[in-house]
Amino acid sequence: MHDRWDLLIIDARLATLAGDAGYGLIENGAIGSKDGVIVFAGRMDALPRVPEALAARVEPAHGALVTPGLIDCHTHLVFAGDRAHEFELRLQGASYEDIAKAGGGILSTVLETRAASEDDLFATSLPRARALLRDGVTTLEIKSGYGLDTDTEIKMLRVARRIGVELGVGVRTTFLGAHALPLEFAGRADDYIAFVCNKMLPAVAQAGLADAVDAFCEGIGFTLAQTQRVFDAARMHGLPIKLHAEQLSHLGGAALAARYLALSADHLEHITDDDVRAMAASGTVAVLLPGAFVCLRETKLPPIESLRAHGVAMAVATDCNPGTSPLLSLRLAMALACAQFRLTPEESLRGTTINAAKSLGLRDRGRLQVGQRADLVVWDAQDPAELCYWLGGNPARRVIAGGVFVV
Ligand code: DI6
Ligand code: FE
Repeated sequence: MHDRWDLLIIDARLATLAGDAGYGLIENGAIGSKDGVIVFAGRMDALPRVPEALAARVEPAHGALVTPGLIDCHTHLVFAGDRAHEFELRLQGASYEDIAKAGGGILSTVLETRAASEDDLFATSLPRARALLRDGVTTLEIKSGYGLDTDTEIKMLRVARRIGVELGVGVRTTFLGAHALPLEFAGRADDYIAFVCNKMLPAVAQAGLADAVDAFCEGIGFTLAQTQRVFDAARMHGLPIKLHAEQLSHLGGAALAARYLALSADHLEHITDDDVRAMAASGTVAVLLPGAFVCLRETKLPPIESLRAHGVAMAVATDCNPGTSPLLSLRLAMALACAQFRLTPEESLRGTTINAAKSLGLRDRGRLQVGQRADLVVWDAQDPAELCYWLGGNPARRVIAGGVFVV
């Protein structure tokens, strides 16, 4: 007896993203999965038998677009409280830096996150992940960085992992101990970095709670030399590197990240052509975060044409965080990447699938191809450009993660 597939979606328009360019469209397509893995992705007329003989469950898509599940490769969505009042202050003229220096900003979220129990933190963070999921996200990265002490950083990372289990989606965790200088280390940034490298990172690595290490290399964050110390520690623990680089100023973080063969450098509004060349050579993904750009009312655009010309893989993410990007839709980030950064809709979709996977070091997702994880979205759309065209709305008809319907 034929070993039946679990699921077969038929009569679909597949955007496979299988090649190096283009959507990889397959008209009159079908996609089958078994045990959470894609076992067929091709034209219906290439199916070996009639659908009902092939799979336990057959779902007609009625011509709808099917894409890989979206991947949000940069979020800070585990946190307590919110910073709506800072948003109002910024609208009255205060800058993000002013607010941070006055003890607001990241540090105010740190106080609330430290005070929250693990269950409360889980309960307040889960709906944010669920909102992303409803809009088509099947894998998300979640950073720590609102604890800045060992217990709270570990609490955040545990909550992040728990969100993945609860929702049945992929979660990749990133340790961002070097996010801000906690009050107890005021005036002693180098001591804090020593604590990050010698105490927190080993504890997090030992607990197996981090898939990567990140830092905030910025005037209001940490210097290039401090960032390098964090990278060296990450390397010692065999953990890959990501970096918040050149968001508000140019400190050389992107070039340093490239030197350490970082998975990604993120934000990048202030990178130079030399940085772009270094990232191209190292294969470091440029993660673009238009939500923060819009919320901070930035005007300096990341150099998209240069990134494109040098063949740097571009990803797009929400940067979901309470300060600079309270954004709960990756599709809206894709739309903003088009409207603000002039990405094409195709670049935006590659940026939340195949290139986002690359920025997380994942090779098993991001395309509709045999052997990939069965992460897919059936959209109420036919044209892939619609994913970046509609602002808002709820076009994700079905969301499937690891072969299981989660929406
Ligand atoms: N860059 C960001 O966009 C977030 N962190 C960072 O290093 C902002 C975090 C916050 O303001 O809470
Ligand atoms: Fe960020």
